[in-house]
Amino acid sequence: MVETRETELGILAQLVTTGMDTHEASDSLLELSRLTDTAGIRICDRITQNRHKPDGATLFGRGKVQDLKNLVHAFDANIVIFDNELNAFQQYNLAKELGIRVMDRTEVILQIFARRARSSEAQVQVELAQLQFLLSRIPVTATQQRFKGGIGMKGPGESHLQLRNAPMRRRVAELKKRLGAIHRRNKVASVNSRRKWPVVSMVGYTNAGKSTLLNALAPRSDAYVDDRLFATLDTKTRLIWLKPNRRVLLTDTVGFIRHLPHALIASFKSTLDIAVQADLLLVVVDASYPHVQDHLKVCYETLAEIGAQDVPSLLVLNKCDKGSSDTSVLHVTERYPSAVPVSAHTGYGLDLLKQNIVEELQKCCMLWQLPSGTSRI
Ligand SMILES: Nc1nc2c(ncn2[C@@H]2O[C@H](COP(=O)(O)OP(=O)(O)OP(=O)(O)O)[C@@H](O)[C@H]2O)c(=O)[nH]1
Ligand SMILES: [Mg+2]
Repeated sequence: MVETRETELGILAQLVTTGMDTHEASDSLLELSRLTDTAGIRICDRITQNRHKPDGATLFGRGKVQDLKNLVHAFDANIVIFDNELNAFQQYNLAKELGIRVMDRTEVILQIFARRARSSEAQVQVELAQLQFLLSRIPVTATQQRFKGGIGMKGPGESHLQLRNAPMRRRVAELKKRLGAIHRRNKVASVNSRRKWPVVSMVGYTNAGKSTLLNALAPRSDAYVDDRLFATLDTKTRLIWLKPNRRVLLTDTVGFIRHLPHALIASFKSTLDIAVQADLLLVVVDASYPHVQDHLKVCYETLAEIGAQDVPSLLVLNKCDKGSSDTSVLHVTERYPSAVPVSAHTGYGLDLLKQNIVEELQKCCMLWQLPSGTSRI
């Protein structure tokens, strides 16, 4: 996958089809501009089309593709980024028509992950996701080659395609093997620590403040915090005291986002497994975000996708320090009365959060249900 340069100048494009929630569409476009910013692409303009359904060949209709072309020339842009998922055919046609590179949200997210991956595990996971994504988008030229051999038949085009992809497939197999070895090592480590303490995993939308919360709850923690999307790609675990005789392992992991590429979910499985295997999940959301319910929906959908839907969970409303009492924060705390309002910045609500974690674990964690005297701390 080609890395974009720091100087990339882009135009955002979005198709809003009938039935799509308009506020969700505009939030999604706003989020895409944050994603492109994180990926190092400067945005000079944006273009949206409302249409009954996508055009099979170019997603946008013909007239809108011409408008987009005019914008590209006016700004001398060198990349167009679509918020909608493009198939290989549409991507190829648009790039040919516009004469510049065309990518979609999935590729931007993959690019950010590639830039941010630090640990060897994250690097392997990202490379695997990128290759699987590339294989899923066989270039149109290659697809046409295949058709020369006849649809559904083995022929010269088919073997050419297989030859083209063979090195990528070999690399995928190699990366899967390496990832398997890393997972086995991690499993041993996690089983060893789990014998002693319950595991509480923080999950939630990217930028909700999970890493800040880990630092606030574990004073010597130095988790990386940044006001950008996908600051964290690795799992960080700290042993924290909840009460004088109660300790838990608190973990922070990669955040979620709407339309998180499936290839990433699959290759980050072991990182996300920390949620599946947890005794308790802290679902952290940014309470100052006006449409918290959208972020929560994405969180619960992603948890279901990774198989963590049945893990007991506690909703944590972070960033309660933001805004005055008449803003959305107040409405959010009213809408979710059983959630714990906190501020990882000011420390507000952290004692209540610890108390709630203890109460939840006493209900659901076997380790803490042992007869007194045998219970470990
Ligand atoms: N006002 C306010 N800002 C906060 C609070 N908690 C975190 N932030 C800010 O929110 C931004 C994101 O914080 P992170 O802790 O990196 O968020 P995260 O959930 O770990 O994000 P990812 O790693 O990308 O998933 C940073 O600029 C933090 O300083 C809070 O309680 N109040
Ligand atoms: Mg983080």
